[in-house]
Amino acid sequence: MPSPDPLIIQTPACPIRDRALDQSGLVVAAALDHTAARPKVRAFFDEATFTASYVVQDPATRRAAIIDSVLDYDAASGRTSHSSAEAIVSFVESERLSVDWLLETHVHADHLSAAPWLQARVGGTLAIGRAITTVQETFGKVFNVGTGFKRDGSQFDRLFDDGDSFAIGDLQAAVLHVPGHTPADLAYVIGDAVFAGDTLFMPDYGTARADFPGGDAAMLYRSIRRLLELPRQTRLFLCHDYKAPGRDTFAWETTIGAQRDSNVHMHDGVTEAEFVAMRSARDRTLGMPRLILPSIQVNMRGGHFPEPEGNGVRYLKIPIDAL
Ligand SMILES: N[C@@H](CCC(=O)N[C@@H](CS)C(=O)NCC(=O)O)C(=O)O
Ligand SMILES: [Fe+2]
Repeated sequence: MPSPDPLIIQTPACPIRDRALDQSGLVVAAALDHTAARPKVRAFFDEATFTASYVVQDPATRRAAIIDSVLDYDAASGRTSHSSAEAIVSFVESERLSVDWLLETHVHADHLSAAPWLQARVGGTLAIGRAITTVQETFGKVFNVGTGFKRDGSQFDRLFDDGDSFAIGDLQAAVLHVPGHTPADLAYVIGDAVFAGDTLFMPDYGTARADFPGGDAAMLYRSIRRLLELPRQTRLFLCHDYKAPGRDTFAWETTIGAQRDSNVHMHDGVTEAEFVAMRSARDRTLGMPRLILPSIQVNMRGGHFPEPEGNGVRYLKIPIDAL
């Protein structure tokens, strides 16, 4: 007789257990078990890049994960600073947290990651999606970085696949591969919360763009549909907010139910063809993010700058007419 699936046994009351999600849905169901611990979430919003970073903690064990941190970068001078990351360290210290994970939802194109700097200060395993290797291939060519740059994701400590699971103290976490904005986007399901990276934005703003190299609007639609299969009450934490027209405060938390009811791009009933037509038309109107060139060169290296040249200075490249 086949042995029963341990994930199902662990989640007898899970609201999505019987839904036809797919294999990774079982792992997600385990993470979403509403009888389990509920993570405490603290957001840090960087108005310079419109990015929300998060510290997610298990209140019982004080183990924590830091998601999508920001390294402050002044493009005019090429100077870096750490006030955004310092705020996270202060919080971690004041809450007496042990950081187990530094999670990236994707290779960000609009801000530099502070993960290595944070790792040196508070520790943690640096993780991203396995498809980082695709992003490294693509941008390794764009930036003509040569063979010294490894395209195997080895700059990170852990490469996640769809359906992987991990723990933050007593919290169960599951990984969903949600490509479309970029090939390597992940969403992290942690307790009753999902950190959706660049997929959905606030219901009144819509969704992420899909026009970067390797982006695909149809793929983004399918990834978002998967997220929308999560229970309606699931807390949804977003990676960015740009304030929708008519709203004058930033917002980064909503629910799956609110998205299904009213997301301007992806409410229930929007077809893939309608979404792709809308997304493609909108993407044609968008300029490149202000920090795309420095961000990708640093983030594809796990948050590290290129090696210093003979004079001890690190340099970034600007490819002309290549992007
Ligand atoms: N103005 C921002 C735009 C950044 C941007 O393009 N953000 C991406 C996520 S990395 C996006 O999906 N934007 C959707 C939109 O602007 O509609 C900047 O320059 O940084
Ligand atoms: Fe992004």
